[in-house]
Amino acid sequence: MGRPENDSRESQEAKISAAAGAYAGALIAGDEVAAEIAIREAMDAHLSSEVIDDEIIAPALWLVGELWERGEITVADEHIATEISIRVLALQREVQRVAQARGGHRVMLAAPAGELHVVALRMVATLLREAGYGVVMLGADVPADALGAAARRLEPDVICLSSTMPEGADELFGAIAAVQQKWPSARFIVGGRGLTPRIQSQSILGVCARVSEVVEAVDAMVKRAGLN
Ligand code: B12
Repeated sequence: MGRPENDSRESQEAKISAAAGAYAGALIAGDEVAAEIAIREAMDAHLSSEVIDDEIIAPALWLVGELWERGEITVADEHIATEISIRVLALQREVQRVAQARGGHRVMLAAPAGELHVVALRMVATLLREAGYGVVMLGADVPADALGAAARRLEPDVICLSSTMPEGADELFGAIAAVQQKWPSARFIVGGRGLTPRIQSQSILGVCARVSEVVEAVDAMVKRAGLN
């Protein structure tokens, strides 16, 4: 069995090598879409800009230069590869800009009174943090008045609530009402198996079936509120 740090170094190297191969292949094929996908996947795999620049984009361009010197591709192919790489650099900058813009917004997470199931909420916290949002996790079983007071003090842009128990609908509505009273500009995203059709039909709520939907849902709410 390998040591954990060796395993993680190996997995990092495997990610770099896969992305480098995909990116070089895309440049040689003049395939802008495939090149962008390779870099997006590298960013999603949390490879840093330094690694992407030094170990993926630069080596691919060096390879293109060698192929040109050997007469295996034309100067036009070399220009296409360069243009694609310049566009990919702009994509990297845009992703950083979005993450920085998210950093100016705060999302508060809680399970309403009586609700102890918080694993999904923990996943939501990780996803939002990774996307760049400021996250405040209040955890399980948060009484409505405490949630309202925390919202007034911390002024979150969005509040994510999770409700698993079917009898939790009243507590969920109570939590929302308490926040609306204390911090009316907050928007709400709710998830969980306990959501009743009545909750799901509330137009003021964003409803997520899966945690993987949350970043997009928060982005949409923050944009709609004209906050960025
Ligand atoms: C772990 C667990 C517990 C733990 C919770 C610990 C903790 N810190 O979270 C403990 C032991 C405390 C517990 C207690 C109880 N539990 Co329990 N528990 C579970 C179990 C096994 C897993 C729940 C879980 O973490 N799932 C994984 C998460 C990721 O999935 P999820 O919650 O379904 O969320 C998905 C979506 O709903 C959505 N989502 C959910 N919330 C949110 C929020 C946002 C913002 C977003 C974007 C998305 C989102 O995203 C996820 C998918 O991507 C489930 C089994 C099951 N089938 O789920 C039972 C289960 C939920 N529990 C159940 C019961 C009955 C209880 C108890 C009454 C048992 C008891 N007699 O003690 C108590 C009640 C506690 C309470 N008042 O809340 C029942 C509920 C049945 C029902 N609907 O009526 C279940 C289904 C088990 C069963 N088959 O009977 N439980």
